[in-house]
Amino acid sequence: MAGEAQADCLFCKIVAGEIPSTKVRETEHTLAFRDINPQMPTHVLVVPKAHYPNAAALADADPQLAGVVLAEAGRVAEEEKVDQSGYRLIFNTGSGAGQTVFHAHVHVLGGNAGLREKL
Ligand code: DGP
Repeated sequence: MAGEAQADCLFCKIVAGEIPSTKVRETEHTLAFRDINPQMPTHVLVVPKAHYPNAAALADADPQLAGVVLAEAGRVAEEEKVDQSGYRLIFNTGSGAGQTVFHAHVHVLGGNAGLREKL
């Protein structure tokens, strides 16, 4: 069923507490934790606790939850104090775009002047 935890999913295991992570924020339906391989001073992942393979699938199945994930990304940026200097939200989708974990997540990246270079 859509949204059900997957036994072979790394982020489902992090959500379940079976794999440790450095938690930044948690709500009933979302978890934010630090990326294991940070690319910028602030590099946090926000995930829905429910399993969807990517952000578009999440938005398609549960647009309200997709909005909650985005709002949480904004709160992470505020708490990390990168909301004023600027931050980037990235949803890698598909292995060709670098997605390696197929559980919807948004990268919150900030605290680096390199962000001034536009994509
Ligand atoms: P993506 O490439 O968009 O699928 O991003 C997956 C991210 O997940 C990548 O930046 C590294 C991060 N990551 C992979 N394994 C772990 C882990 O075990 N713990 C944490 N905190 N992050 C992880």
